[in-house]
Amino acid sequence: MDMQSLDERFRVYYERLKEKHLGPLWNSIGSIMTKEPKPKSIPYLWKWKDVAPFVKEAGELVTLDRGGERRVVFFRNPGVADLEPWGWGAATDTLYAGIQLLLPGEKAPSHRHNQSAIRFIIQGSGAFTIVEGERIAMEAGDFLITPAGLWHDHVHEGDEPMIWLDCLDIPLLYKLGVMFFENFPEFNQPVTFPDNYALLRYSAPGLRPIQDRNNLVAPQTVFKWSFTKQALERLGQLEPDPYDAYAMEYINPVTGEAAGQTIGAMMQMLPPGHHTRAHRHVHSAIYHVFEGSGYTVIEGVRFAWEKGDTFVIPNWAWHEHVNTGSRSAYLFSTNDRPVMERLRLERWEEYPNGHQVVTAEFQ
Ligand code: GTQ
Repeated sequence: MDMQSLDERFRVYYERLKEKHLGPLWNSIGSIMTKEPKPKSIPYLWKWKDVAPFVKEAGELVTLDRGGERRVVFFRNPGVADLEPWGWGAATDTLYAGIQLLLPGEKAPSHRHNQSAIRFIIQGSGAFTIVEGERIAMEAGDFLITPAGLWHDHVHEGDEPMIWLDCLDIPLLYKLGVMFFENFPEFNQPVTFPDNYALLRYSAPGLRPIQDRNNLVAPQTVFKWSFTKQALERLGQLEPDPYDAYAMEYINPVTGEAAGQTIGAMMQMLPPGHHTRAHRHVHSAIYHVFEGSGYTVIEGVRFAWEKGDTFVIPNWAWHEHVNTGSRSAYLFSTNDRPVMERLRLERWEEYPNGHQVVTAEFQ
């Protein structure tokens, strides 16, 4: 057979194959099985000064009846945002994140779903989240969990707007095709435990009430900022981790696993002038700047940040952090490491010479 007729035969073969919804691996293997992770999400940063006005305006536009459900402006990673016609709510390939606003006197209705959620409180006080009968006060710097499958709603009894960061594993469950969601039969669920039940049981490190030995899902529902900050200040007297300086993970005190089930989270402190060594890992991360200013170099691009900014480190992207301020910087971050670890996909690498060459500035 000459080359021309062979080409022609291939062309017709591919057409017939496609018609029958079949595909040729020999042509596709390079794009299906890449040499290294090629996430769809890209390194990106949202300035608080750009996000905050939209959150505020949503406060004027959106009410929280069953139609509103939750008032959240979510982050749409430009690499992922247009892959689905309705607009992906994906910050990284697996994680959704958004800024939620609850105004004084408001209530958000009770529902449950098989997505896991974590919350990091940005500003305000006087609001509570109710998780499976436990009413939990929320204050700036606190970390809270809403484990998959538990009823949850929010109520605000204070007098200033309450703003927090939500992170859920929505894109992951969407891709797995396993989403469940259900409304509670009434607007709010009944409160069945004393307020801040978790804090009455978990007020000292390393101590667990004996009744919680088999309480695997949500023994500790809130991690107060005052405890986290003190723990980091003490850790700060020791040698820093080369890649993350001083960082504390929020864990389930019964199992030692990530408090947020499929979602990992940590609070990280960078002393003034501190510059971490660069590394990369399979898991992706979403960072939120709680205090301080500095920059993070991601894949050679410099992302300058200050309080309130949110940025994304996609899977397998080189990154290093620098605090350029005169005080400690506190970076909250959330990640899909628990998923990667449970699937035995996690691995990491150190950048050969410690620091990347900065080739561009993120605009
Ligand atoms: O507060 O329950 O950002 O169900 C997305 C889905 C928050 C919540 C989100 C939710 C919630």
